[in-house]
Amino acid sequence: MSIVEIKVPDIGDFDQVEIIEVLVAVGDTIQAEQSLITVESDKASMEIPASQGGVVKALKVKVGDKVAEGTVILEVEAAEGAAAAPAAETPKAAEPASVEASKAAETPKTVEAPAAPAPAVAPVMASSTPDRTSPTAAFAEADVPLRNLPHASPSVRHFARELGVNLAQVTGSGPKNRITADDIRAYVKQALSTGGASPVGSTLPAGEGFSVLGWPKVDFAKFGEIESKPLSRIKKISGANLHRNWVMIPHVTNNDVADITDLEALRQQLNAENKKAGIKVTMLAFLIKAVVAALKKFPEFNASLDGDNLVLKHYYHIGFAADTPNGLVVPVIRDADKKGVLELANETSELAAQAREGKLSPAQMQGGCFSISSLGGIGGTDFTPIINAPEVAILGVSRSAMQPVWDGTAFQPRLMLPLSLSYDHRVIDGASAARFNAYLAGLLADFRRIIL
Ligand code: CAO
Repeated sequence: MSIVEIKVPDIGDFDQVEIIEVLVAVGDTIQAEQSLITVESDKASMEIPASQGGVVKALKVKVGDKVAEGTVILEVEAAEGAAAAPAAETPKAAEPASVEASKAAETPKTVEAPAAPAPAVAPVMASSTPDRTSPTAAFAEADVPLRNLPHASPSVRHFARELGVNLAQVTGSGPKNRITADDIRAYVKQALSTGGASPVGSTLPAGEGFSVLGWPKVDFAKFGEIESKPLSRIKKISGANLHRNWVMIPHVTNNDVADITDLEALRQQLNAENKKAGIKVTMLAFLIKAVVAALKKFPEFNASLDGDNLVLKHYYHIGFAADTPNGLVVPVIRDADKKGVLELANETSELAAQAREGKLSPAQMQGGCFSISSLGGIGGTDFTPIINAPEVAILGVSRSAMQPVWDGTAFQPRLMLPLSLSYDHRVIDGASAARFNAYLAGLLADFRRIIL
């Protein structure tokens, strides 16, 4: 019997990658090539396998640790003469889908084990785009559009495949919305408890999926000069979320218009008064304040679906969509009900600046109850905002414009703000949505009503 250290092998240019899963425990008997840990870089996750089998005597790493080539993962007690893993074939990356996949394909695979220098076993790579040599092959074969590939480690993908779970239908609860093994278990439990019917959130009848044509494959270069650019990381993640939300939530949008002539006068007055203090109030701060009042009056809008239950929230965290050079993000203002308009204006402008600089932490984008997407600074007359699941409604705001409004005797020039309220029709009826939007428009038309 000899104690052998198993170390992280050469994993290409990855340096100091984070461990997101430890797949074995002290006392386990492991086989050569069995996966030991999963590590994750910005764009890919990878399982590190054992160079040889034996009984795990000591674990030297834990979830959250950063590792690089040579880091000791664990010690195994190997039986005398135990065979190390056979040399792994270099993955045949016929078409590496990402920089990481290409690097993995080029990397010689060696796992260091001083007592018995082991031949290589190959780390298993799962990039956030399909890796055609890895366990994500099923997804590649399934022709899942790249931007919609769910974020999950190889072992979780493997687990999902074993259970026949389509990862695209599972909501990830891990960091960066990563799907965990527990999410798969919860999904399966939910499916079983509904007698095999579609899981919560799915609008599909039991046993049926969408039957749609595959994505058209076109050689664009045949028609003229082209240039191909990878989508940003934010676009890939938000794209997958938007797609799920659009497909799984029955959206309806209620359009209304608010007379903000007096509110705009107040806003300009406030800005003139606070110019020296450097505070700038935009319509967004008033909208957040008014939305909170409307959520208090219509609590089913401040809620989320959980199976057959509606979870009503007694806190008011409001998200707002921020356009950044890398794509859309939704920072969240916590406890907006406890803040005044000036404080809200300060906080939205600070969060928007952080968003544009890519400095928002995940915590600053979590816990939202309701979102506002304001395109008012840009233009447009109305649009259909996509609900930010698991929220049940979102307010889209377009550009205000002077319009002739009939007051009973004459047309008056009034500043009108378009409001587009998308709601989840499973939770909210059309009449409630119309009431919510009309109430909101009334508050914006006469902001004094907010104190009533
Ligand atoms: N009507 C007319 N003018 C408006 C307006 C409206 N509804 N809303 C804002 N404006 C004006 C502002 O008053 C400001 O004008 P001044 O500079 O002359 O005072 C100007 O437009 C720019 O405002 P802003 O956009 O910088 O500030 P904001 O607080 O209104 O919005 C933020 C902040 C972060 C929401 C915004 O910058 C943004 O990113 N919007 C895009 C959101 C988005 O992408 N939504 C789509 C999601 S779905 O793909």
